[in-house]
Amino acid sequence: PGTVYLSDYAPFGWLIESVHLEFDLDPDATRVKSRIVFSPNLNSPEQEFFLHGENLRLISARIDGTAISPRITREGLTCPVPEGEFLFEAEVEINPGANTALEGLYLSNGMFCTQCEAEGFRKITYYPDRPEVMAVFTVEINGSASVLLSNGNPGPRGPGHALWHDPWPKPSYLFALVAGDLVAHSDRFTTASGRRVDLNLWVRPGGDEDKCAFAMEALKRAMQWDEQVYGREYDLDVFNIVAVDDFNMGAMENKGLNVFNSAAVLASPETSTDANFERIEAIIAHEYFHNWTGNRITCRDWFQLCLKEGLTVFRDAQFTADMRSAPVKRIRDVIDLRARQFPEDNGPLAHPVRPDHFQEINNFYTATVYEKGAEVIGMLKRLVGDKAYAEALELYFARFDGQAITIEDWLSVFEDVTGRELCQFLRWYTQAGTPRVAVKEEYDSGTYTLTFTQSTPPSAASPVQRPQIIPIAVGLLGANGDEVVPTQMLELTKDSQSFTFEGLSGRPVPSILRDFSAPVILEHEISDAERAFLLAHDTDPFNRWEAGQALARETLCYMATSDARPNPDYLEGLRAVLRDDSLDPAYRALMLGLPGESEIALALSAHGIIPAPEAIHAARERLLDALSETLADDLPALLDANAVRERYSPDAAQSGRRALFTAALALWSRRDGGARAASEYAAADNMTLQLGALGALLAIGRGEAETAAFYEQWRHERLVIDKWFAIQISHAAPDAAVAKTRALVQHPDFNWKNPNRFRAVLGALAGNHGGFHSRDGRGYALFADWLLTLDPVNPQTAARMCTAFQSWRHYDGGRQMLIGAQLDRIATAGGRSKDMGEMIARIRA
Ligand code: B3K
Ligand code: ZN
Repeated sequence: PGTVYLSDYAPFGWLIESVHLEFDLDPDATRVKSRIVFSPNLNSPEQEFFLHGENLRLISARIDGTAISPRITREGLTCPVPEGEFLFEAEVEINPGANTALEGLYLSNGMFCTQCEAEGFRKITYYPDRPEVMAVFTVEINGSASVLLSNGNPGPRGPGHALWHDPWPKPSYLFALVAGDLVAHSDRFTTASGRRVDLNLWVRPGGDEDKCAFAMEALKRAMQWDEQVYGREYDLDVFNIVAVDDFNMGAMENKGLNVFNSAAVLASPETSTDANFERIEAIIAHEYFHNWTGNRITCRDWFQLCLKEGLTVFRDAQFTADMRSAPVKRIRDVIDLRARQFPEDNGPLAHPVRPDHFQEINNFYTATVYEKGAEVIGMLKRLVGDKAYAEALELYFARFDGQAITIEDWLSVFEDVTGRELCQFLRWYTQAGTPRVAVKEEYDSGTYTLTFTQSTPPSAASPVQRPQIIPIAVGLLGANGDEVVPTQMLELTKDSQSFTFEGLSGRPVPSILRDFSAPVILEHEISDAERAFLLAHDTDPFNRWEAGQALARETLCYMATSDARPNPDYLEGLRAVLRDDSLDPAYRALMLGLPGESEIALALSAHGIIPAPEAIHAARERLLDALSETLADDLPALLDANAVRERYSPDAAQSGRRALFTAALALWSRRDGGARAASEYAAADNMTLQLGALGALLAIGRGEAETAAFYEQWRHERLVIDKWFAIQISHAAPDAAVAKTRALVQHPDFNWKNPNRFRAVLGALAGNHGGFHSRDGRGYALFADWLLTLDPVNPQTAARMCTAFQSWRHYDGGRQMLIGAQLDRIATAGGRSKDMGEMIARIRA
């Protein structure tokens, strides 16, 4: 029911010459007057036209000045229209105060704001709310707030009134309006060609003003980087950013008026962690980069979402790699891909990077579209080379500026620049599932052969899987760790293929899939000794880290299914890495990170073993204990060497040291019972250390007093209180996590209608693998209760959180029954949203 198919795409019959909107703002009765000039787009458009519109009260409508009585349904308005150009006018009334879904025009702390992507504009007025209909907007705002903002450049403004004109044609999903009593943190940027741009970050007064400086600096860095690396300049006189507390995601790239979740923009050393700073820098850059990849060049239809998201994620990752450390960024991205995208791609929610059908597009803002979408661009760049990539992007901007296009258009610039056919490459966009690449090695008197075999498990989304083109970066190491063959890019295009290296003086150790050159699962059975060798010697930082991860993953799998002891090769190899002071502390901190419990569960399941969550948790605890024992002599020195005594800065070098410091502190707490962590907590003058120390205490079952003190210290800082909620649940022991969650949802500060707060609590429960999967099913039931509570209020956030259940088929029959019962309960509950209905149906399928 209500499924939309890519294959049904048909263009809209009209073009829009101009749009004029006038808003009379009122919390529960806002009036929106529109004047839209349409002209025929096709030779013979139908004589009836349809405009989207939802939850609108139509006051009046006219065509060329004559009142009309259009047919109104829940989806929109239909009416006959004249041939040729005509003026459509309408006045509607909407109720922002009643809009809890946070889509369309809504109120947050008394401030008016909008979220239109993907299909929220239709909740503001009647309009062809589809991305390929691009138009020049003029917006008048009447309202009592001191600040009235919309897209584009500001026009004349007086008390209670403002006019905005956006000269760049744009789709309705990029429309934005903000009205509130806000204050600005302002700055200025001069573009390469000399345009002076006013930059403003708007926040509510009363504390947030002091948390703007970092985001503003990040914005200027991003503007400069996009000029230098992609030759892209900003194209308006002002760039406004607004911080909003109630927001369904991180941020939104509305033209000239980005709206941000406060958590994704406000930062101070006292209230934000290093990870928060890095994320803010990345999101600021991401939304800014959308100005070209998304706004100037946009999507023809929502199936092409990865056109703008995959490319923009790829660009923001390049930016972070340039600003900070490229290997660290790469490793973090792969950790994230494996934690979020791999489970999606290997479960019932699997879909291609370019999906071909959906019921609710908001359900497709996924790790696959975003993160795998970015990986696909990384592969394209590897296959064509950096120079051709740069040329293709130049051509892309030149050819498609001002247009709404498809993935085929995107690939066409690469084909034109390289002369290379990319129809096989297109499969990365059209086939779901993570390819497995199995490796076989052969060595015979100086000749070494690698044979790769690829296969992707079929799924409902992709019943027939054809071979992908997979770039596999390979280097060969000699017995003493020297690199005997430097990195080569092998192209696997067939089901199975061999590559030969001649003239070697001995059997090499291969380093395969360097820098994670393709988003695949590598199946390479090698000995622990060989992995330990790579952990000690690989010259590729990603693969060196990967060798340690593989050892950790394998030892955890053994430990979870037997009473095996941790692998000594791993423990000793890790100790050697940690002692190597020539290695970046951030990198060493990543080395200390163990695979998460859900990753172990999926790894076991891939080996045909049914995961037991309590055993996985216990195994991971035992491994952490063993690590702290092995490293007992090293940890105090590591703590001393990495204690930061300089003034706090969130830069890569300092955050790397803090990351290693807090990782060492957590291990050391297992030796000293938390004494050091308690004193570090007491002395902490920044949130990274404070939270790191608190986490170390909670992880060993201590920290009660600190938790109480933390709340008292920060009760007036909502973003810190989100952390307070989350850490208590995420660090709770499996048998305590559900009870902890039950207690915290009773807390007076648990304002579940705020998405950040809801995610802090319920997201932390879903992330506590042992607790969520507690054998009695109480975790599932509590989680489902809250999905059902949130759904009628905010379907988008509720539906997104259903992903907690996506891997349910991997678990034992008892747990599947318990989860299945909750899924049934949600599926049959009355009044479910379309968003949630689609998610639950897909997960159950
Ligand atoms: N484009 C927005 C996401 C919109 C989500 C709509 N459900 C943020 C981003 O990707 O930059
Ligand atoms: Zn984006």
